[in-house]
Amino acid sequence: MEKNNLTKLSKFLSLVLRHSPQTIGIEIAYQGGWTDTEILIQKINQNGTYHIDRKILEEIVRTDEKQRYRFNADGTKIRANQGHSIPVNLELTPVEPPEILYHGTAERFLDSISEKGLLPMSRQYVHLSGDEETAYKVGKRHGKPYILKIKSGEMHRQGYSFYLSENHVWLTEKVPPVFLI
Ligand code: HQG
Repeated sequence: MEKNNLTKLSKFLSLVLRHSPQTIGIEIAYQGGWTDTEILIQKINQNGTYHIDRKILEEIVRTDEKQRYRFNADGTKIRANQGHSIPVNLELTPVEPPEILYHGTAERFLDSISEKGLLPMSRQYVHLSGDEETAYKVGKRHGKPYILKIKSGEMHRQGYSFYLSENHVWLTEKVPPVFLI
């Protein structure tokens, strides 16, 4: 399938698997965030905006630039690896983060961030990255990018939990201003 169309379909998958399953009438299980693969395909086709089949879905999961989705072991279920605004328990194990992590944001958010810290806003977690380049790309989506450094090692020593999603995005519940550089 042409890359452009795959990207559009991938964005639609993000919408239904992370934010708005009701758009096509599917259910996302709280535990694990999984949905039934065959029902997903059927409901996307019924919705009518996009046409999809098993082969196309597998191509998206395999080629998505951020590896946003994964199938379970036998392929009967699918989920988004991170980024949810709907409540799901991804069953991630807390892991020790590197000493410093990065968060890309837009300059216009800095006043509020320095006052309140980093908050998950509409998502379940604050998203952090291990490298500045990724953070820059994330920040650019919102305006003039600004890269914050997070004292993640210090946070961890003080009892804050960090998780690493299957597609290597660092997640934490909040970052108080004192841990921002
Ligand atoms: C900002 C993409 C004001 C925060 C990316 C961000 C990522 C505050 C925005 C993933 C704030 C939320 C997530 C505060 C945080 N006051 N603004 N106190 N605390 N913010 O999109 O991190 O392509 O929900 O800095 O690659 O930009 O979707 O989060 O600018 O991994 O797979 O509020 O989304 O991945 O924006 O991006 P978002 P994000 P996908």
